[in-house]
Amino acid sequence: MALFRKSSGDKSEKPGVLARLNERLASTRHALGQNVGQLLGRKRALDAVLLEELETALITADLGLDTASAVMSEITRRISRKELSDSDAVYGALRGILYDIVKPCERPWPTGPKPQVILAVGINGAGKTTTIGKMAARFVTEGHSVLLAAGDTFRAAAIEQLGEWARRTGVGLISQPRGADAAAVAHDALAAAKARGSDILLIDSAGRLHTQAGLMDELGKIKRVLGRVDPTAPHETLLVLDASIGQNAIAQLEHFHKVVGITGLCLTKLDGTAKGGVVFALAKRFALPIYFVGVGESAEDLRPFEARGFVDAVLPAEA
Ligand SMILES: Nc1nc2c(ncn2[C@@H]2O[C@H](COP(=O)(O)OP(=O)(O)OP(=O)(O)O)[C@@H](O)[C@H]2O)c(=O)[nH]1
Ligand SMILES: [Mg+2]
Repeated sequence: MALFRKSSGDKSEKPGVLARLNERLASTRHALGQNVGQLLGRKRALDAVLLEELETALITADLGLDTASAVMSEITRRISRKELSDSDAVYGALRGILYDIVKPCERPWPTGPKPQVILAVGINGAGKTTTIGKMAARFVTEGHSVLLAAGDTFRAAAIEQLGEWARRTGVGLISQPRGADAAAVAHDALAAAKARGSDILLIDSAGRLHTQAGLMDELGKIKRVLGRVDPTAPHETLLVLDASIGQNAIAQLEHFHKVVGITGLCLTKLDGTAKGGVVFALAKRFALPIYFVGVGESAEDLRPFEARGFVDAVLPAEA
């Protein structure tokens, strides 16, 4: 019985790109695929000890308690129905179950009205500014006209950092001096995007923690001010999450969602972490679109999230 869709070589991405993704996700593959593969790859009997070890391996790989136990319930159910007879079959089933969890998060970037207004939010250092820069590069390559807004008015360096991406990608930047009202920058930027006929406006914001009530309120203000210029804006409010924080990502998403209503995720730093299993935890809990993943610091290191490619990279078909 085919318990999972077999990994295929017919994906839209070129083999070189997939090989690079595999290489970048090596740490998570080590934490998840290698450990699970070692457990299941030896034709072991399907007893309680093995299942307990498997659950522990999933939790250790940052899937989180809830997701790991949901996955194990499904495996146990299939074993009791005699659908899985050996540990190899469990490995295959696991790949299928994990694919089913992340598949709903694979969504094409939505085409929005013009200008499509995108606000990026998240905690300090999550990768907001870099992700905006990479997205700008991507959208420009696709032929869109892009405008950037330096909504992080907290640090002078943040405005310069975004300015550097604007220069590199050849797009316009709307900014005000450090200390200006971030909502005013967003307002001016949207007015400019409309006047210039830009396709896409990407708005950066200062990093903040959910405990910083004033800064969290500021995000609400940015949204309200944008809404005054265009009642449908912002069209996307993206939470940029550093995957290396593991399970903390769940709480961060909950906090930000409560204040600004998150419409999609960008997961960064998947290259430098063994905690990529958190992608499954986020998918299971929220099933929000994961529009992009970051696997490095340069412009080409931003990829649309692709469920099959991700599962193949962290839990290879061959155990
Ligand atoms: N390895 C790796 N580094 C990344 C990735 N995305 C961002 N970074 C790095 O993470 C650091 C922080 O990125 P920023 O884009 O400045 O993060 P930020 O959320 O804008 O930070 P604040 O503005 O301080 O809140 C930088 O050194 C980036 O180059 C990624 O996908 N992989
Ligand atoms: Mg920043």
